[in-house]
Amino acid sequence: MTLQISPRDVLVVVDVQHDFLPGGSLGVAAGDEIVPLINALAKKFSHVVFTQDWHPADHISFASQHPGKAPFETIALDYGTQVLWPDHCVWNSHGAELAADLDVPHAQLIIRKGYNRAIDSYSGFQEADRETLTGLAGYFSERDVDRLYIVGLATDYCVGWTAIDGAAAGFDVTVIEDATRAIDNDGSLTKAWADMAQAGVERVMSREILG
Ligand code: VGL
Ligand code: ZN
Repeated sequence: MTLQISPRDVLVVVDVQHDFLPGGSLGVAAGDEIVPLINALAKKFSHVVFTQDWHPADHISFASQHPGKAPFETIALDYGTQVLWPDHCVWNSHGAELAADLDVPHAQLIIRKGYNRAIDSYSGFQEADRETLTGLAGYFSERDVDRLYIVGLATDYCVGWTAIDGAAAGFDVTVIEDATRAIDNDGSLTKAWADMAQAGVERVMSREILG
């Protein structure tokens, strides 16, 4: 049975940017494989939005800002444990651009996140301090959105956090599993699926939408 997509459903394409594709500074394995699938899925939706990870060059999540620390190590910050990353998605860099092979001309919004130097933001809704909002929930409310279908990179970070915060904001949320790829460090993927299930996030495969 094919899922019917309505005008009150939105496709949220998370962080499909060059730095997260193979060869990028924080390349996700096989991340490029989801781009054609996203292009096909997007044709089923009248409403598509993108998120874009968008950091200043001295962002606190970069290992390069913490002498003696290496990427994928963690540090304690005011708002909790922060994974340190290779420099990625720096304002105006090629790596920060949306993937060139995305073909979604009808996308209606690109929401940037992670632009505050001292706070990371995996979620499209709120920053890692769990306080600072991006405005995305308000946008979806004004646009009469009921359900979010989420795809993109990476399953265990920005996709997962966006899904959980979307559910917390009162939307129905479904992740299209095969249109995501994961970083999967230190058990992060297993944990992310468990946290999403706990939050009531549903999980489908793209064929259930594409038919
Ligand atoms: C992401 C790590 C750091 C993501 C963004 O898009 O999943 N992961 N910044
Ligand atoms: Zn980032």
